[in-house]
Order: sequence, then C-alpha cells, then structure tokens
Amino acid sequence: MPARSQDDLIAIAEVFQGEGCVQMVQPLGNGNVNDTYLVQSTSGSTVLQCLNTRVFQQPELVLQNLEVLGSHIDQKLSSGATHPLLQQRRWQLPSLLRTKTNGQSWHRCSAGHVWRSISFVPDCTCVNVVEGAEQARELGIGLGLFHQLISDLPPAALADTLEGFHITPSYLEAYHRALVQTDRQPNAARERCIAFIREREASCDVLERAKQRGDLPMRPIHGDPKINNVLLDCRSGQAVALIDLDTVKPGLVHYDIGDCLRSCCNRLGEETDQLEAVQFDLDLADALLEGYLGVAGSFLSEVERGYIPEAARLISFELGLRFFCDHLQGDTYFKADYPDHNLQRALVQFQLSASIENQLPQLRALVERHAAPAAV
Ligand code: GN1
Ligand code: MG
Repeated sequence: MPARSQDDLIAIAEVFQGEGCVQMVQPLGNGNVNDTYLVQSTSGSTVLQCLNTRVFQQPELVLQNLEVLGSHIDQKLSSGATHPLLQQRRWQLPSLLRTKTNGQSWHRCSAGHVWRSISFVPDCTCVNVVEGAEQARELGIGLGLFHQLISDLPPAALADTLEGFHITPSYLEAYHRALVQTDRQPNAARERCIAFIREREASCDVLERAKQRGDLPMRPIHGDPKINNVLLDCRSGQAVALIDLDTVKPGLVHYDIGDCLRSCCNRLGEETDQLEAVQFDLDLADALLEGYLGVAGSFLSEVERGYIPEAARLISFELGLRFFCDHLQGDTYFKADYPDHNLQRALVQFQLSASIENQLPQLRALVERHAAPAAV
C-alpha cells in the first residue's frame, strides 16, 4: 500500500458524509488490488477505499453496480420475500456513503485517485484460513444467501466492470503473450508452472463452452467470494455479509462457488509457504456444499450443479495462471510483498488445483448428496 500521511487520509475521509469528526484512519485487511482503510470518527467507524484504477478502469461503473445491487437487496430484505434463514439471522449489505458537497458516491482526490466510503458492519470478523467444518458450512451459507438474494436481479442491470474477468481462456491467451515477452529467466519453479499449464490448457474452456452451449446461464455474481470476503458474526459465527463488491457483475455463478471452495477448503490458506502440503480438504468441502446447496440448491438446475466440481478445479487453475502471468509481467496487477511472491502464490494454486483434480469423483458425490431433493 502506498505511504499516505494521516492528515491526507483524514482529509479524504472527511469528504464523505458521517456525523462525527474523523479521528484516525488505519489500513484494514489485506486485499491484493485496492487499498482499504478503517476510519474512526466520533460517531463510529466507516470503511474508506482507494480503487485501483489500473484494474477498474471505469470506476463509475463499479459504483453504479453497487447502487443497483444495494437497492435490489434492500428491497428484497424489506419485502420479506427472502430465504427463510434470513428471518432467523442478521444479514447486512455494506452501503455507499455519499460526499458531503455533491452527494456523489465517489471522490477523486488531488492526486487523481478514486475513493469511496462504505458503511462498516459492526461486531464481525473474517478469517484468512478456515477454522473448521462448522465455519466452512457458514461460509457456504453466506455465499448461498448472497446468490439467492441476487438470483432475480436481471444480469443486464449490471455493467461489466472488468471485461474478461473470470473468462479462463482469455487469461490463457494473456499468459502465452507474457511468456514470449517476459524478462524472467527460466528456473525450476517457473518450469514447473509452465509444465502444469501446458498439461491442462486444453480443458480451460470447459465453463465457457458450457455457457455457449446454453447449459449454464449468465447470472449476477459476486466475482470474488474468497474466504476473507465473508463477514462472520463475532458471537454466533454466522455469516452476516459478503463484502468487496467491486466485482459484482454478470457471469457464471460457478466461478463464485469454485472460488469459495478453493479458498475455504485449503487449510493452509493461499499465502502458505508449505507448498507440498497444500491439499483440497473434502471434509471442509462437504460442510461448505451442505451450507451452500441448502440455500442455493433451490434455484440452481441439475446441469448447473453438475459443473460445480469442475469449477473448483478450474478456478484454482485460473488464479494460478493469473498469479503466474503477473509474475512474468513484473507484478503489475497483484500487490507483491517480495520478489517471487506471485510465483509462490501460483504454485500454491496449481498444487490445490491438482489436488481437486485427483478428488473429482468424491467431490461430485458430495454435490449430488447435498443437491436439493427433487420436487414430488
Ligand atoms: C484479488 O483484491 P482481492 O484480494 O479482494 C482478485 C481476485 C483474486 C484474489 C486472490 C479484482 O482479490 O480475483 O481471486 O485477489 N481481485 C481482482 O487472493 O482481480
Ligand atoms: Mg476483491
């Protein structure tokens, strides 16, 4: 995160509405793309984010999607026409705060950066590494409730804020270009990635082909429902909110389910250095799918459910490909803390993808077991 002075951060935070006087702004979380801060003021807390406009080149569309999403979910929650689980638990959607001067949902600072402020969901925590099966089940419920809440939002109401995002074949093309142009010299770790990709590239269009055949419909998706984007209530441990809504856009829910599975069912987390020990944990997947399909099984077709195991394998492959491509291009997309950070992250995802690949029959059996019973 770039060094920014407390005075500058406070001045930016004060642009947004909020009753109190801003006292402190501190870094929050460990996102790989945007810079996020917690703002403490005399009236409570809010979240301030600097959007990475190299990634989100049309920030106004990101904000527009957030507004569409917010009003859809607010309306559904207030109408009561939601999943029965929502009657029994707290569920919140972080809302956009407006600027004091012109009521806009974003602000461009004097350095040219785009900022936005959102409400803080109190008494919640999030984890980078799953703590156990009960938590995995809650993470699945959280994604299921989010999908259920947006399942009737027409995808066309959302702008495509990141063209090519989660279109695996387009990452493969970018990788082939990067491989030709890179200054990085061959070494064992890079060769391992190159071989891994070569052996699997032919199957990287499995979801896109299913979409083209009409087997998988476009739906609104979260785009980034990894483990630490689900807020859990501090006391009950129940899922309360999905955050990091910049990538909400039309897409295949499979990328979401796959992302949730890959990030929750790797007990070592995506930042581990114990590469050879990385594996996909079926017990956690069992719990997560029980939670997810218990909620979302009602609107997913049997054909859609059938692609879930492949989606988990593919999204880990895709993320590995994205990390490796960024490594080859000199770490221009994902923030890196040390020189080969994105290379290490790629290796972890490839190891995880291979572990899923080796357990596909078992994963298929879990999806079938937790699928909603057929209506009689
Ligand atoms: C990025 O910024 P963050 O950490 O929420 C990335 C996701 C990846 C994730 C991997 C817009 O998310 O797609 O899955 O890193 N977001 C974007 O940790 O590219
Ligand atoms: Mg994100």
